[in-house]
Amino acid sequence: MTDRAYSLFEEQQKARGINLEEVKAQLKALKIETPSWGYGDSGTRFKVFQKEGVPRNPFEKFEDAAQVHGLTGLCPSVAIHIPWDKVEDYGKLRNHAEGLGLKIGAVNPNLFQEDDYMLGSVTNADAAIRRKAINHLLECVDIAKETGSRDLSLWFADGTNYPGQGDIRKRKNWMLEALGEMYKAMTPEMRMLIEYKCFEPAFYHTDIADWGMAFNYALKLGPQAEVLVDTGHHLPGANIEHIVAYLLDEKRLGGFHFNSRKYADDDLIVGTTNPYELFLIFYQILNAAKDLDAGVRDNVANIAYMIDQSHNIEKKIPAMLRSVLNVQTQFAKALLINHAEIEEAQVNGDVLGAEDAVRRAFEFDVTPLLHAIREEQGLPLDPMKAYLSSAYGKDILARGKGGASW
Ligand code: PSV
Ligand code: MN
Ligand code: MN
Repeated sequence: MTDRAYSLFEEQQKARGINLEEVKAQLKALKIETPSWGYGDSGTRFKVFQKEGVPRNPFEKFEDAAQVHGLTGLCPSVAIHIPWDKVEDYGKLRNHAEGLGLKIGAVNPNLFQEDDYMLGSVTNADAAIRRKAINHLLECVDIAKETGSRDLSLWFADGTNYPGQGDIRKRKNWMLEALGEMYKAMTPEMRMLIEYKCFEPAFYHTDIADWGMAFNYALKLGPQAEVLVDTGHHLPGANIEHIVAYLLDEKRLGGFHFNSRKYADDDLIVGTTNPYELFLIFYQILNAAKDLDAGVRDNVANIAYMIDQSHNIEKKIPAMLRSVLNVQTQFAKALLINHAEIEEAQVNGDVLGAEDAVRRAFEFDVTPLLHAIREEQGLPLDPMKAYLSSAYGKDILARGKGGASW
C-alpha cells in the first residue's frame, strides 16, 4: 500500500520537475533541537500542573528526549537552561547524553528568576547586579566548553513597565557592554544567538524588543553573533518570513525557536495554528539555499532549528513528537516548491500565478514521502503511534509526581 502511494506521488512530483531523491536527502538531513524545559512541568502564571512521570532531573530529561530522537531520527540534540539544568559535573551529563545517542545543544542562561533582577539583569541601574548577571553569562560560556555546545542562546526579560522607570539609552549601552564581555569569552567555534521579544514580562519597553535591535547588537559584536527568531515573539500581523529572508540575506540568521502562537508568546505546539507560516518560513530558507552568494548558502546550512515550547496541559513526550513531526511535514511540503515556476511568474508579473506556485506545494499530502524516508531509515512509519503503544509512557509513571519544573 505504502509502495503504491509512493509510486503515484513520485510520478506526480516528477511531472512537476521535482527530484524526489534530492528531497529525500534533504529531509533526512533535517535536525531539530528539543528543549530540556519542554520535558519538565511548565505552565502559565495561573498554575503549573504537576504531571506524573515527569523527569526529576536533567539526566531523565535526556532519557525522554532520546525517545523523541529514537522514534523520529530528527532530534539528536537537547538545549539546556542554566540553572534549571545545573549539575555538578557537566562531563557526566555529556556522557549520559552521548550514551543515549544525543548531544548537549544550546546553552540558555537564565537571568529572570532572581529577586535581584526585578528591575533588570544586564541592564539594571545597579552595577553590582549587572556584574552578577554578566558573571552568569560567563559561567554559561564555561559550561558550553564542558558540554561541547556551539550555541549560546540569549533571551533577556529586561525592560520597564512605566515611562521614566529606566533610562532606555543607558540600558541599551549596558546591554552592549554585557554582550561584548560574553562575546570576548567565547571560543572561535561558539555562536551567540540573540533572541528578541516584543513584550512580556516588561510591558512598556523591552531592551531587545525586535529583530532590528538584535541584529544591530550582532553587527556591533562581530560575526559570531547572530539573531534568533522565536516565532512566538512578534506582534500580531508581523511577517516572520520577511524577517527570515532579510536576516539570511545579511548572513545573520542564527536559528529558530519554533512554537505556535494565537495571541502572544503562547508557547503552543508548533504547526497547530500556523502551519502555512511555518511552510512560508521554509520557502524563504530554501530560496536562500539557492543563492549565488556562498555566504548566504553557508548561513542556511548553519541555521539552528530548535523547539521552544512549554507544555502546560499536554503530555510532554507526545507534545514534543507532535512538534517535530509538524516541522518535518512543513519542511517536506516546502521542498516540493518549484522555484523556477515562481521565478517565471515573477518575471511575467503574474501575481496569481506566483502565489499559486507557492501554495500548490503546501496542498500536497506528503504522507507517502514521509513514510518512504522513515522506512529507509528503519524508523516507525507513525512515530506517535509507536510511542503510544510502547511501554515507555507507562514505565515513567513510576517517577511519580513532583518532577522538574521551571
Ligand atoms: C520567554 O519568552 C522564553 O519563552 C524565551 O523564548 C526563551 O527562549 C525561553 O523562554 C527560555 O528561556
Ligand atoms: Mn525562545
Ligand atoms: Mn518565549
